[in-house]
Amino acid sequence: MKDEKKQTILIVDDSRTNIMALADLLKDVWAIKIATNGKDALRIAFSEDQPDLILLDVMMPDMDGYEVCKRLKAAPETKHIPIVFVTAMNQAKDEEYGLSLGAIDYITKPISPPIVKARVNNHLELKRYRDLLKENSMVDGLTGVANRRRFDEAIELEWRRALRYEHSLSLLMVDIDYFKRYNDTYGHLEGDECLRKVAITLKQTLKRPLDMLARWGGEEFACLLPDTDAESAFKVAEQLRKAIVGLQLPHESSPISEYVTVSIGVATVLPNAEMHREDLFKQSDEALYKAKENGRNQIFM
Ligand code: GH3
Ligand code: MG
Ligand code: MG
Ligand code: MG
Repeated sequence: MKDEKKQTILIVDDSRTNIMALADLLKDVWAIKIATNGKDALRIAFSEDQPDLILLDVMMPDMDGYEVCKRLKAAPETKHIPIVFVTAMNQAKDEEYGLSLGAIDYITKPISPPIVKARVNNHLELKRYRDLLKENSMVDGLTGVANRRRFDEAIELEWRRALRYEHSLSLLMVDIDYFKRYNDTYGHLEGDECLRKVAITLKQTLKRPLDMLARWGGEEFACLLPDTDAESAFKVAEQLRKAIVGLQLPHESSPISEYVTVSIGVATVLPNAEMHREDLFKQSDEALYKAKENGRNQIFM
């Protein structure tokens, strides 16, 4: 399998003894995180480094396990994390309630170690497949960069962030020049190869981890630059344009260069409540059109 990174289990229990028993049982195979109360459990679940499975005690002071589960299932960031209750509440109605909150499993104490381990293993295997499916559904098959679906998710998130923190947000639309002629000259397979090289080079040229490149469709790529003003966006666009020229991919039927080139439309907005994401796309599209009109292999903003 592609992603063989060790999966992480978050064990939540107010009893250290219970935590140690579970941790001892599972730590050889999986990475373990622990929380001794609901508040810490939520903090860990909402962090960047999310657990793959949560083993959740029910009876805890302050916030009980049911409440923790409700909050995790209510939030889009955490609702996909599988939760297994591990609890002394062994009445059928307790189990029914726990499962009704969205927990994937319900295990009663005292636990049988091999059964817990087997169930945990099953849940984590399903989780791994689900992650892989999600990952694959977000990647463009030809170039390996993000696809439009992932881009849509990213822009939704970054738009909200930009609104909240009053940051500017920039979008670059990158389009290969005279690509139809390229296909006509070298054939469709060579065209695919060219798309791959252009995509990889664009991606490698973006330096900040939050910058996102996606294949927008055909021979067009979109590049989202969070917290980036117009001047910086223009600089990035110029780096991208130069990187593609620098690849020196022969394009003998291009009327403007002996190599493959791109035109880039740049748009920058400071989002406010009246604005819509579509405005950013419209602006970058119009800029791209101008860059083409002005002779291609250039930036317009
Ligand atoms: P311009 O400089 O105005 O952008 O001209 P262009 O020829 O690049 O633009 P046009 O939109 O006329 O043609 C885009 C071409 O991109 C046509 C299409 O066959 C090609 N194309 C789109 N997707 C793929 C693909 O996945 N593989 C290959 N090989 N070609 C593709
Ligand atoms: Mg307890
Ligand atoms: Mg083109
Ligand atoms: Mg195009």
